[in-house]
This record gives sequence, structure tokens and C-alpha cells, in this order.
Amino acid sequence: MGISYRFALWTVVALLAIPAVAGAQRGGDRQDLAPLDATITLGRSPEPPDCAQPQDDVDIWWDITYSTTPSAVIYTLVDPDSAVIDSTYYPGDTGVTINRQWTVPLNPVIGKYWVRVEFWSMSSGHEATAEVSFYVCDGIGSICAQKVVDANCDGVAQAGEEYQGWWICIDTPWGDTFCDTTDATGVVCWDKLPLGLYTVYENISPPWVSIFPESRDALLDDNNPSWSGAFFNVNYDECFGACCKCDGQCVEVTPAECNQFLGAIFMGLGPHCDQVTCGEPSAVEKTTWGAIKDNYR
Ligand SMILES: [Ca+2]
Repeated sequence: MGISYRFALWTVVALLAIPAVAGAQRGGDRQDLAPLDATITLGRSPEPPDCAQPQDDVDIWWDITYSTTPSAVIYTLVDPDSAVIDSTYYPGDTGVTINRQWTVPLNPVIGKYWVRVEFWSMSSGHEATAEVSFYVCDGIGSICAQKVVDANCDGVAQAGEEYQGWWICIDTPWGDTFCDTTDATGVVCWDKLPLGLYTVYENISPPWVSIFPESRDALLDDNNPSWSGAFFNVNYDECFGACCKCDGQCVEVTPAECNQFLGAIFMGLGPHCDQVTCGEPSAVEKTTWGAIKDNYR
């Protein structure tokens, strides 16, 4: 009696449980079919690496696309010390499209500020967050870099060898990287930079070979707020080739450099030393080569 009663009871519980589980699954299906989370498009001006100075207005705007019922939008502005210096709670859908400003105070904390926008909905709670940064400074400087390529393979930068469309990058004092391409005069500039220490560099990959340093430090301060420098490359495949010197050794140099080696044979553009076999030097050639080397020392 006891056993069959318990069996019957478990059966009832199990039968009751089936619709509950099924219902939960259907509910889960409805969740899966729900539209995607909200999307926040958030912008500000000036955009880094440009910076805003005291009394400048920073424009902040956002637009939120959503398919749920908004419960709130929360705006927060955080300074470089992580202090919240401005915030607004927009109830319901009052904050889904906003244009607002923040004016830099007279003695601001210098550095990188963060704008944070959160979207909350009735059904999903916290749906989306967007963040952007902007720079606040108390003085501006500039960095200009020029790109030159050695088109005539003479190892010297000449007028007309400026190069358009080359990527130059800067790392800012606050750890961000910005890159841009050179214009028709081979120049790229950033004009409204916060003062501080930057790294200015180019990214080189074969066949390009740098003649000037690939990376330079640029310190912008009150006395020297502007920095300029050049980056000079040569195209290895176009300007270098295997050169068999009279001592039987091979070096990869330019034709002009190869000509300095009396009796040397330039193997032309392209071939590398591992692709050519230089002849064995004769005793006379060895002697000659030794004399030439002495002359070049
Ligand atoms: Ca040149």
C-alpha cells in the first residue's frame, strides 16, 4: 500500500512537472527569438588625440536603437582620477537621443576622460553600455612627420622623393595609438595634441628598409610645442642586389656601392647572395682586394 501510494504520488508529481518544464522551454524559445540587445552610437568632439582646453566645450552625443521598452539611460563622465564629475539619469525613453555639452573648467585635471552611457530596459535590465574617451589639456602642440623614399637608390633624400599614403603612428602620453597616412607632400600632422611625451614611428615590412630610425621620441612642452621629423626608406628589392667582390665574397649592396669594389660584379636588382655563386678569387685578385680594403680603411 505504502509503496504503491508513493509510486502513484511520484507519477502525479512527474505528470504535473512535464507541463511546467515544457512551459519553461517555450519561454526560453521566446527569449531566444527576442531581438538583439540595444545598440548605442556614442560620439564626442574633440576626438583624441585632439584635446579640449579650459573653457572649451566638449560636445557629447548618442543615439540608441532598441526593441525593448526603455526604463532608463544613465550618462556618466569620469575624470582621469576615476572621479565621477558629471552624471544624468534619464528615465524611460527620455535619454535615447541626446546632444549635450561639458565645459572644461579653468583648472581641470589633465588627462584622459571617459564618457559612459548605459541603456536599461524593462524586460532585460542592463542591455548595453558604450564608452568613449576624450583628452583635456592646458596647452597644445603639434607633430608633423614626413615620409621620403629613396627612389633613385642613392641613399640620399632629395626633393621629389616625398611619399604619399604611408602610415605614420603616434603613441600618446596616455597610451593611445593613432595612425594616419601622409598627404601628397609626404607629410602627416597632428595639430591639437596635449603636451607631453610621444613616440612617433612607422611600421616597416619587407622590401622596405629604413635609413633613418623607424621610431623617435617627441617631447612637446611649453618651450617646444612643435615637433617634426622625417622617415626615410629604401626599397630593398629595387635598390639592392648581389655584388661579387674581387675577393670572391658576396655582399648585398647598391650598384653604386658595388662599383666601389674594383673588379666587383654587380649581379643586378633582385638576386640575393644565396642565389648567386661568386667566382674563386685569384692570387692577384686577393692581393688587389687587400690593397683596396686598405685604401678604404
Ligand atoms: Ca635619393
